[in-house]
Amino acid sequence: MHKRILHGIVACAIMTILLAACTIRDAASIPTGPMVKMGNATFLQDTITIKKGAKVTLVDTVAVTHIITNGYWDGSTQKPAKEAGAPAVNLNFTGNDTSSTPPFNTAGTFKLYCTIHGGMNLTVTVQ
Ligand SMILES: [Cu+2]
Repeated sequence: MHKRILHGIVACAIMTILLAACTIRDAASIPTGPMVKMGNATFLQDTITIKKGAKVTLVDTVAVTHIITNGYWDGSTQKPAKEAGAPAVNLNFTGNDTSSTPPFNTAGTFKLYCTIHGGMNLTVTVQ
């Protein structure tokens, strides 16, 4: 009789551990680092400050394509340019998706832009 109760307790404990393990894995799949959301033709914030070694996760919140790379819009002119120390960024978004830059391993100010949407600039400051 006691043995049966003990088995029940052990089974419950195992189930709890398995559930906890699943919960932890789900939480780990959600990016927790620096994040910038994108709308129809803009970054929803145009600057972000991160720590050296961090990646920037870009979240496309709408069903719109964005192509993000190194450089900036100067008025209506694209100025592709990769600063010294900048990671090479080349991210294609097809809508409602998420992707991260490589890590920014050098302190400084780095510019990213969307080649599709004029004026869609993001400045990344790395400390
Ligand atoms: Cu865009």
